Amino acid sequence: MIRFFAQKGHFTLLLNLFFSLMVLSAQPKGFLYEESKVLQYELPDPLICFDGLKVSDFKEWLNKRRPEILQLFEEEVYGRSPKTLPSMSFEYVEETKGALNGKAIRKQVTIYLGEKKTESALNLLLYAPISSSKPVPAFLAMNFQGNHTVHLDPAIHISKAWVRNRNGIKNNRARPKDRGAAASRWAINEIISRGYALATVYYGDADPDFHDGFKNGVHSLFTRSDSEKRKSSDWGSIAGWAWGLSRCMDYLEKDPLIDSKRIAVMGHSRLGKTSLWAGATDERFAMVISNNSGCGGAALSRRRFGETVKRINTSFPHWFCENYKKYNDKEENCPVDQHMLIALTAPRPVYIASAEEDRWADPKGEFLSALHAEPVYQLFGKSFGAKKQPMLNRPVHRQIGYHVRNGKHDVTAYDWNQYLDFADQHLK
Ligand code: GTR
Repeated sequence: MIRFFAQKGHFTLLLNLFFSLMVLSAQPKGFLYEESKVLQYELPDPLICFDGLKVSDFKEWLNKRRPEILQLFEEEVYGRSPKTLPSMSFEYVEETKGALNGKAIRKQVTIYLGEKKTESALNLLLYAPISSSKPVPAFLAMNFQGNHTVHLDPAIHISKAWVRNRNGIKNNRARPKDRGAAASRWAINEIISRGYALATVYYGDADPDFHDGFKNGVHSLFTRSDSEKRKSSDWGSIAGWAWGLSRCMDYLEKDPLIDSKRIAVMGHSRLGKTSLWAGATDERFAMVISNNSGCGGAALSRRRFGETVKRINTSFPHWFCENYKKYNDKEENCPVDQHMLIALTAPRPVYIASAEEDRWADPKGEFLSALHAEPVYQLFGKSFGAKKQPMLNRPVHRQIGYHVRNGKHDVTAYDWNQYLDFADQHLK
């Protein structure tokens, strides 16, 4: 036995087996992780309208079919966000020229939502390259633990909002000692040196990520009287976060440093689901990036690979609208699947990124969603450029971008390099 594995090639086999076991043991048990066990499924056709007719050109897509699909996602998946805006005001809290060792302008801006300043506020942190004489393209992305965690910069204000008790936090309050804790996920120096701005906001500013019956966060700005029941198609937290990103866009449209026609909305994991929904609901975003967004994001639900609709609705009952629970163990009854969400970005560039070990998020299902969104892009003469899932670390960058990199569920320098190359191609 030992001699068998000691032979050339067999050792690599053993090593691969060992790593596969490690990866499998890191995923929740009792879920599907074997491609051969995925049952046959049929995807709804994004190009067949409610009346049974097939979309024949991009005008029909934009005027007829796109609104139908958007409505289905609003009613059945994420929930409908309010169509009216609360009163809003912007306050410049701080602005410094020469941040990041002289390379950037840093701004911290509070976006107040509602009549009173105490109601709801989004605290936006912005870095823009100091060297640019004209407005620059930007990435807008929410962060998980507070703005102060994206960089060690001591001038970043510490969030006062509710944060999850993790990594030693006990009272749901952000701590100065966590400055830069998530810095590896934010290629800020690279972003700035390549001529882009980065705007980020803590997602809990828009809606704290726990189920409180939609009483706090941006939902509270629109709460009806207690006697009026919430509708099963009312917005959940993902829609709340996406709505928050649109309010950040409202601000960025007014910031002279930023070219608001060239903003990419980016997000990781639950915030990748959020960036896809933000891009679908707000066409001002010129590019959409989903990093390891998985179930309820880029991955096809009908594959039931890794995380399922039932599991996500059970672990996170507040993320989607109530109607989405109808599809627990009944994915095939849902009138949409996630390739149609990606199609809602068309013809704007969209990037879907997977990680090999992130089987919970179903990398293959994320790729297939992009592939099945392609017919909609083709109406605009745009393409994907991949027919089967590309090899590891071999990105495809056309109007739809895709890569699967080695490694786990995370945002890495490699991911950012792809987004920057993709942005150079489409936003410059
Ligand atoms: C997981 C969840 C995923 C993903 C992830 C995250 O627990 O099952 O859908 O959203 O959280 O956002 O970190």
